[in-house]
Amino acid sequence: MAEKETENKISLTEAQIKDLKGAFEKGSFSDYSEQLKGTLQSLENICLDVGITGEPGVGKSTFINAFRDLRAEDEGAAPTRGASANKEPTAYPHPKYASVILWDLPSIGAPDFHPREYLQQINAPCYDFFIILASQRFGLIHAKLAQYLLKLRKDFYFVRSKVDEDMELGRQECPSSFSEADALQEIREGCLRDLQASGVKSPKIFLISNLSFSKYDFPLLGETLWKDLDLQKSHSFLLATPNISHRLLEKKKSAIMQHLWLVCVVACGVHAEPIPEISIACDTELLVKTLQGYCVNFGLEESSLRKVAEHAELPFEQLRALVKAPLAAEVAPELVVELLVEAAGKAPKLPKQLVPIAAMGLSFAVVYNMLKAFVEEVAADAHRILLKVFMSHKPREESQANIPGALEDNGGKEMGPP
Ligand SMILES: Nc1nc2c(ncn2[C@@H]2O[C@H](COP(=O)(O)OP(=O)(O)OP(=O)(O)O)[C@@H](O)[C@H]2O)c(=O)[nH]1
Ligand SMILES: [Mg+2]
Repeated sequence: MAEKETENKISLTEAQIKDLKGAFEKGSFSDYSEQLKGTLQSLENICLDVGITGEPGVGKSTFINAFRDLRAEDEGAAPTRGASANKEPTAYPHPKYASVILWDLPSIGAPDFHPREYLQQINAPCYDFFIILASQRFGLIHAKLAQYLLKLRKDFYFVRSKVDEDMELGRQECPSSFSEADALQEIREGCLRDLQASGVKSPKIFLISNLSFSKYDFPLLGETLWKDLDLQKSHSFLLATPNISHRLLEKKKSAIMQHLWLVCVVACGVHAEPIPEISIACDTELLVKTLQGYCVNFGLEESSLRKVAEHAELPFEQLRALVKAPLAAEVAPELVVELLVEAAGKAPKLPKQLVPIAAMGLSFAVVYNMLKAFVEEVAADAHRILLKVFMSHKPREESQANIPGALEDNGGKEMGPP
């Protein structure tokens, strides 16, 4: 019973309630809605420029591809293995979120390399933050680059790539006593020692494999960046982050939930049209686009799902069967009306301050609950797919031993395919 009540509750901040109430009472809801339409649009177009740097061959281009869920052979992928030595920064926009751009920067470390000139050449102030990659040891060259970035007040993160190779080597050398956790700890301490010895006080270090993004520290890197970026940039970043961990999926979901009220105000505002079945009015076209956007955010489009199936070597139909929500292309105005009717039947609860203005408030509440239920459904689908992919890669006993940890507390570490 208690659960049912919170299910339909609309969570708005005091400030949002005050603004909404004021706009309803003054009869200026249309103006307010128009104004927030601009906010909503700008939120969808926040630019984020990420500079990826490091010595030749450390995996800069592979990182850029993996982040965008592409393989080297895919269209739009950055050429790898020195196929094109970058003399200039090369932009790789995210295929789904074009305003999120990963920049493949020229390599560092040539004998005539000078960090200050390098940062001038790439126009460092234009980037939001930098990823400094190394595939073996960090040293003076990385530390110097970091010092100049500090002067420019730019954030940077040290990423140690190719950790999978270290693990493989460790296993081969000591098959009976090898411990992955110990080996990772050793690499982490080594990176820290090297960077501190070169003068970087508290480096943020992440160990990753570009070939297995969901393992090791990539999910943690994602969460750290999300926390460090300002509110709007972190929203863009989070949406563009690949769906490789349950914790990141949950963060994506809550970031989207925070903006539901904004969508509702716009959808119930200027272009609202009556839905006679349930006596509310809203902009169905906007809601179609919004729901399609949520599907894309959680990888529920046919092309994304096919790619996941291919990478995990699973039949597409098997993954499709796990998805209860419609895929992006299946969202149509008729479906939106159907979902609104369903949401209206669940007696949405308005915050008590908004009850007196229930006529407009009802549309708002129904739309809000419809969107909320949809986001919950697509997020649950994405969790199911992630779990399926993980299970498909693990030996049977190991996966069974790991299942509870996958969705609950696993010490900040996500499980993922080996
Ligand atoms: N095992 C493993 N191989 C990796 C990883 N990252 C990159 N590679 C491989 O390392 C090689 C070089 O990767 P690139 O992405 O081309 O490196 P880069 O830094 O862009 O190289 P340049 O552009 O030539 O400076 C490729 O064969 C990649 O497949 C990783 O995390 N693990
Ligand atoms: Mg490259």
